Amino acid sequence: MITLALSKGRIFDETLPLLAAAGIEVLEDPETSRKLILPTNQADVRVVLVRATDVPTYVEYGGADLGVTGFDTLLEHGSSGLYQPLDLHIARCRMSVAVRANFDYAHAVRQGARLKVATKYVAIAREFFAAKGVHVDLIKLYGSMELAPLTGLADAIVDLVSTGNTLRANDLVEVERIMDISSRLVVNQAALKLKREPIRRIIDAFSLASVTQ
Ligand code: PRT
Ligand code: MG
Repeated sequence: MITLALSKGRIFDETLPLLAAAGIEVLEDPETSRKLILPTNQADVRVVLVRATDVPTYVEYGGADLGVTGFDTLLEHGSSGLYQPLDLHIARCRMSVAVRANFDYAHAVRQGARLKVATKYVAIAREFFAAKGVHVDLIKLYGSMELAPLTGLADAIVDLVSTGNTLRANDLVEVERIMDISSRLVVNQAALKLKREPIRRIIDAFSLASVTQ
């Protein structure tokens, strides 16, 4: 049995065409089914649905053989125990710093001010600001980062941006682009040895299909 960990939403949706290229069709729709283990048209392949942030954990400890996870999630989790054969070029976005439109970020940085930064991505933010030599107090949040500068909780946020609509709707502006983000295929290292052939077939099919994304 090959077990693939996916999260509901954009990662599931954007992985479907890659699965199709590997001849794998998921037999239930996660938006309507309450099942957490979804069968596929291949008796020896199944999909498990987990929270996006749990995908690296499932794969690292063998709860799944492979998974698809955002590079943001992978960086925060730490990726040393995982084999990462492919950038799938799906669920693309960027990691950015944003502030209230009336906050002079450049000035604050020039002054050497200590910035309060709210984010779900504490490790990425810490490294980014340390490399710039900017002093920050990091505030860990689990969601709705955009609210933090509007309520005075923080001066800035580090968050993912794709269309920019969420920032615009909340009068925030992007002031730094930290990195481009896409989703990666991650593979359990023991599974890669023990189930080499079927896993290799999936990697090869994903590889061919993802270059055209
Ligand atoms: O949402 P939930 O709390 O259940 O989990 P999650 O946010 O971890 O999962 P999900 O499915 O929302 O995101 C999974 C992965 O998709 C992330 O790890 C990213 O790699 C990738 N991705 C791509 C995004 C976005 N684009 C994105 N736009 N993840 C989140 N967003 C959010 C962003 O945080 C912000 O709130 O969308 C908002 C901004 O979008 P725009 O279009 O308004 O700019
Ligand atoms: Mg989300």
